[in-house]
Parts: sequence; structure tokens; C-alpha cells
Amino acid sequence: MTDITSQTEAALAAIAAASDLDALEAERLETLGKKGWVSLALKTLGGMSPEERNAAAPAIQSARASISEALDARKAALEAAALEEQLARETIDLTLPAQAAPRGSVHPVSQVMDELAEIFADLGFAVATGPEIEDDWHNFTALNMDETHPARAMHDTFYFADKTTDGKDVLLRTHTSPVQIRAMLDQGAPIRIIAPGRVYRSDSDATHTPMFHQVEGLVIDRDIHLGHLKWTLETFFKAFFEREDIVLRLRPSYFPFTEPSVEVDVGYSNEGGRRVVGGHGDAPGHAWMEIGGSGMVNARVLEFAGLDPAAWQGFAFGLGIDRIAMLKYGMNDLRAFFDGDGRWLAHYGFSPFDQPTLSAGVGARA
Ligand code: FA5
Repeated sequence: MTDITSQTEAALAAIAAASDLDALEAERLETLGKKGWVSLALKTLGGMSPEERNAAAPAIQSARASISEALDARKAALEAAALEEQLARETIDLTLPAQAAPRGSVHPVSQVMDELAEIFADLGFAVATGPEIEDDWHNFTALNMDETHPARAMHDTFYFADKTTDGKDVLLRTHTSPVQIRAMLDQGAPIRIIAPGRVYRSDSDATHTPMFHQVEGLVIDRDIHLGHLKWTLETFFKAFFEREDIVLRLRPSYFPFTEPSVEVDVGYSNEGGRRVVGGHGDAPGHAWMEIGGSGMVNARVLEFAGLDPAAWQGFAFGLGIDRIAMLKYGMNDLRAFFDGDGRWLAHYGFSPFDQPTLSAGVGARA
């Protein structure tokens, strides 16, 4: 009896002193485990007479109950302490400043594409896309450049060795104009889209790269005329450059897919070696810079795209995105855009948090 009492007291003290879950498990095995002394004592009850059992059982059972309870309580306490310790160790204080400078920035071309989409969305334009690997029907033929058309040669095209299953040449699109054809065939008229994206030409110097970016614009509706085109481009450039003194010059030109065709120039001045848009290109200290081509969609193109030229007219334009990015953000060598130089990106790139919005200003830098 006294034996059990003192053994129980010793066990309870050991349980209370167990400093971790392993020590506690060792104590459980020693008491309530299969070969633990409490279990063995319980087994002896079977061999006793009823009187002996009545006398011995309560002490053993109460020892088992109190030890089991103490084991559970100590286990819960040790687990809670372990959790506390882990939580304290793994704490992240979100109010602390970042340890390292954030890396990565948005390329000016991507930023300008977001700005374009934002401004044109406000004018009711949707964004359309087309494949960069095109066939010559969409890139040339449907744009009124048949196989012998000299304008095909002007585009310095990268061709693939293989043809499509129906015998068309496959190429890297030389402009975004094939998206006009795809949009008209897909959607019919009326239509109001822009199509920004990559284009490819075998061309390279400070203002030409083999891959560059254009944004195509296409509006097809009834009674559309060149005045709508001029207003749209002027409104766009004023919002894009965030200045009212933008002057555009539409110069007669030739594109097989527009008639009439006009080249779009913007007036700029040189300030400290940097081109700054604004002002009339013929004013003192100013000049004109070509930024794109445009015109009224040629009736032949409407026919290729399944639209009736007697019912529908429209205008289209194609602007060099890299050129307008250079003008807006002051870079002077187009080739640096695609060198992947981290220092250039750190200087000219944008914070991912700098989302262009019309309300906050499309050119805001964070
Ligand atoms: C075209 O590509 C026509 N598709 C534009 C068009 C669309 C006209 C719709 C009419 C209607 P062009 O080859 O001129 O036109 O190119 C348009 C603009 O892309 C140029 O003004 C220039 O800003 C830019 N660009 C042309 N070649 C390069 C190049 N190699 N590198 C960078 N930008 C270029």
C-alpha cells in the first residue's frame, strides 16, 4: 500500500519534471506501459481472492487514474510550449522594411502597352491579338499585296522553310496589320480595336531592330472619314504625352492596304540632347519625327475580309511602340531596349505598382 503511494508520488514528480515529450513518454512506459509497474500491479489483481482484491484494487486504480491524468496534463503543457516557441521563432513582422532592395521592374515597352490600352479603352477600343507566326495571306495578300507586289520586298521578311498544309508561306509577321484581317473576319463590322504586339523585320541600326513593337488601330463603321482618324490620333497622343501642345502632321504616303494613306509625324524639339515632343515641327528649334503610318482602309482589303465596301468604311493606323516609348521616356538607342541589361532596366524600368490609369495619369512614376 505504502509502496504504491510512494511509487505514485515519485512517478507524479517525474512527470512534472519531464522537460520534453521524449522524457514524458519514457515515464509513461515505466508506469502505464505494458511492462510498467502500474500495469503489472493491475495484473496481480486477477490472482487474488475477492477480499484481497477489494482491498488492493482501489489504491492501484487510483494510482493509474492520477498518473494517467498527470501524463495528459504534462503532455498538453509541453505541446503548448513547443507551439509557442515555434510561433515565436517563425514570426514575420510585416511592418519591418524589406531587407533587400526589391528586384525586377516593368520594361518601358510593357508599360507603354498598358498605357495605350488604358487610353484607347477610354475611347471605346477593345484589345485584339493575332499570331506572331503568320501566313503570307494574312500578312500580305489580304492586305492587297499580292505575290509580285513590290511592297513585300520593303518588309525584309523572315520566312520559315516549311509552308502551311494548304501551301501558304509561313513567316514572322512584319507588322500588326494582319490582325486587321483576323479581326474583320472574326467579328464583322462595326469594329473598334487596337492590336499591340511584336513584329519582325531583318533590319538593324540605332532606330531599327529585327524585333520591335507596333500597335495597330482599326475602326470600321458607317460614314468614317480621315477627320475621325486625325482626331483619334491627336486625342491619343495628348493623353499619352500628357500635354496639350501636341501637333501632328499627316503627310501623304503610300500603303497598299490604305487609300488614301498618310504618314503620321509628331513635332518635337531638342532640349539638352533629348527629344521632347510638343510644338509645331516647322517652328524654330523644332522638327518632325515619323511615328507611324495610317489611312482609310482600302476597299480591296474590306472585300478580302468579307465586308461590303459600299456599306462600311474605316481607318487604320500602325504606330511604332518602341519609338513612342523612346520619345516619352527619353532613351536614344533602340537596341538597348532588347539587351537585357539590368542597369538599363533599373534606370528606365517601372515599378510593378505603377499601374497607368487615366485618373492618376498614364505616365505617373511610383
Ligand atoms: C507599317 O508597318 C504599316 N503596317 C503601318 C500601317 C498600319 C499603315 C495601318 C496604314 C494602316 P511601317 O513599315 O512604316 O508601316 O512601320 C510603322 C512604324 O513602325 C514606323 O513608323 C516606325 O515607327 C516603326 N518601325 C518600322 N520599322 C521599325 C524597326 N525596324 N524598328 C523599330 N520600329 C520600326
